Amino acid sequence: MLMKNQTILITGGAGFIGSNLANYLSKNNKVIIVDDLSMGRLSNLVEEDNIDVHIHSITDYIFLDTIFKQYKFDYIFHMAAVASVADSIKRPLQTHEINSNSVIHILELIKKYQPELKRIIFASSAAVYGNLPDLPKRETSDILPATPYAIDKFSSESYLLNYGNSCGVKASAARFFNVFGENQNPSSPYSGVLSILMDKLKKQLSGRQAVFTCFGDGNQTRDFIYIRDVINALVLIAENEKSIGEFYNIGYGKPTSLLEIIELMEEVTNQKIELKYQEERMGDIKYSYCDNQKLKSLGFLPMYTVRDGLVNYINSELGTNYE
Ligand code: UD2
Repeated sequence: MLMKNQTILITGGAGFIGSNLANYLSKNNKVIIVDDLSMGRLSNLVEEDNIDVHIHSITDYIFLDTIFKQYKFDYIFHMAAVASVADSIKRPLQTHEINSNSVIHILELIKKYQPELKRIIFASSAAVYGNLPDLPKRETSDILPATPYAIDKFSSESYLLNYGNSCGVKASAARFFNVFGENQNPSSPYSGVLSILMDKLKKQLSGRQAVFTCFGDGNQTRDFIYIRDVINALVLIAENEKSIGEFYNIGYGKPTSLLEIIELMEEVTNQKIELKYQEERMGDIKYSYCDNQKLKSLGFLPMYTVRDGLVNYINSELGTNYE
């Protein structure tokens, strides 16, 4: 990785993807974080002189104005969002402010104060494709954003690209599939399924009762991708001139079923995970995976498989040495 001696703003930098990015980039760069700690945690961050954390909401526009005036950013990773689809259905106006309006505010601030910004990278989602049946999802596939969350992600991508055309802001978007790994917060029933499974495993290993609720028959598939490969993909996109004005699927391009994941966890840890089955969740997508050729055309080469990533995740969470 080449990124060195840069000043980098990471919104949502104490959250799952943001904190992994901050911990990685702060080794060779100055990292400024804005996070309101609604989902993120300061304990996700390594203690580094190179990280400045500002505990503010991304909708605190007066505060944003101050830091955009104060620093000259080379890169911005806009990762702050309400990541829960369910929450966006319950509180569409509030989540719209955070997931969409904040993006326009940031773009305006870039226009005003940051003419030399090398790139803004936006955290978008596979949710923009909706529940259309064609697979794998390509960047050229039809989209059907079907929840306030997905609509906001798609509209924000469109704003970003539009600003690129009309004002020269250099922007790219990453459409995340199912990212898993260290620092993913398992606290909500809508948290990433792997963080929930990990939580159950930890409870079980400490002698407490833990039952995993499987919604549906467990044969639903997702394109699970390990966080460290996601960080590499994000840096690759940020540094490549070809990716200006483009969006990329971020996944391994491989479907894995929920039952396969559970079997892998059981095989690695030699534990039996207790399951109970419940009705499929409303609006749940049955099968999902992406075509990641566009990302590969930038030179992306995954360093992990789903199994390798899972082993790393388990070992770092449990302090074990499973192979
Ligand atoms: C992901 C995103 C979501 C949205 C969506 C768009 C995450 C956490 N969620 O939802 O924000 O972008 O993609 O497609 O990235 N499950 C269980 N038991 C549990 C929890 C989950 O069986 O305790 C099932 C769930 O019903 C689903 C699968 O596991 O079939 C994956 O769930 P998820 O919430 O991790 O991810 P997904 O793709 O549904």
